[in-house]
Amino acid sequence: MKFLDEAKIFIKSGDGGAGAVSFRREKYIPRGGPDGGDGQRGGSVIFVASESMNTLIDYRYVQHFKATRGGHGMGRLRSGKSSDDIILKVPVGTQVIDDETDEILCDMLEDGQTYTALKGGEGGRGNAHFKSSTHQAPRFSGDGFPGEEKWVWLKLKLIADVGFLGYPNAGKSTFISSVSNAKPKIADYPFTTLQPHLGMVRVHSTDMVLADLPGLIEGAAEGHGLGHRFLKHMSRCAVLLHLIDATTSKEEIVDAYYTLRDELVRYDEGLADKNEVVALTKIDAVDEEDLAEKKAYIEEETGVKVHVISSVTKKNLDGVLNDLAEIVDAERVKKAERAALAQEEKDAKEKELSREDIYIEEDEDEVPDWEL
Ligand SMILES: Nc1nc2c(ncn2[C@@H]2O[C@H](COP(=O)(O)OP(=O)(O)OP(=O)(O)O)[C@@H](O)[C@H]2O)c(=O)[nH]1
Ligand SMILES: [Mg+2]
Repeated sequence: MKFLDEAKIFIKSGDGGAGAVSFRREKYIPRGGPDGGDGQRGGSVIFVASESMNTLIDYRYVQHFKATRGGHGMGRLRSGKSSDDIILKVPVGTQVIDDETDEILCDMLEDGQTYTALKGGEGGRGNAHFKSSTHQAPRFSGDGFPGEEKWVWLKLKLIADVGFLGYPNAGKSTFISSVSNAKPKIADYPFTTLQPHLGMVRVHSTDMVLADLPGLIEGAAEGHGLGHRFLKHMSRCAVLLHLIDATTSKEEIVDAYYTLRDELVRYDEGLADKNEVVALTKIDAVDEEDLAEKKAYIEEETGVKVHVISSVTKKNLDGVLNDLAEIVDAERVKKAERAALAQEEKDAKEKELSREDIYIEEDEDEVPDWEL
């Protein structure tokens, strides 16, 4: 089952800066020729595919992206301040689609791939370019060329907010099929799941994409079993749901917890700080007293809060989903705040630039008299 994460955004490249009107002024050269420099090109709008992003959610909060105008030209043939391009990071797997024509402008398939969607307008030419034998002191310059603008759709196939972590047979697929629309194969043998399955679940007003991943075993980071190929998906999730079979002994439960955490960290140290929710599964098959002892034991040993659930009888599943949704929401807010801050900084910069006036450096007295 594939999910589409999408956003519609407005992009605009920067206008080119105007050329300058200026005349050379030097001590012993009273009749200086024109020396107005060219305006700079405006900022372009460039998409970059990034593996460190996993949703387009940021673009639901900020939808307008305008690159700044190029600096106006200045005297002594100097061109103005160059303007920054707008770099829009999108997750690998995003398509950029023209809203008007529905044309797929670019398929962002590889980490680091770039696509210049809109080029900044060229700068205008300074008056130095307009000098001719009949017009020695042109008092005009070229305007900058305008930037371009358009609405585009960004569409991304599949992205998970929650990644499942657990030994084979822990009950991951059974969990996803009882809380979401995903229907992966479930069977009483390890490595039933061979590739990720996604499921969508709504908790209150939060939509989350869950990824049922193949089971992991010790040595996964070095390539044992199947799961290592999917470890990379974990780093893109907001939270990991660690499922452990409650029908095993309490020592095995604690061992399972640490073994898989170690595998994660061995694969990528950054995963050590990843949010996690831990749950003992299949509690319908364990007697109450036994379960209470196991829960107390693992909580004491690991210091983490542990849910106890049954995907078959659907016991306590809401508690797990609520915790997951809370974390997913908090991570989305953090991301949105980072995006808003970056936009604010850009806006402030643009404001500063637009306050500059076209540079004109001339003095009536110094304009050569043969021109008057
Ligand atoms: N009694 C009981 N059995 C469960 C529960 N959840 C899963 N099972 C059983 O445990 C076995 C494994 O379940 P799966 O959901 O396929 O396990 P998995 O973690 O996806 O396994 P892999 O895909 O191999 O990694 C199946 O026989 C399930 O019926 C539960 O809550 N209660
Ligand atoms: Mg499975």
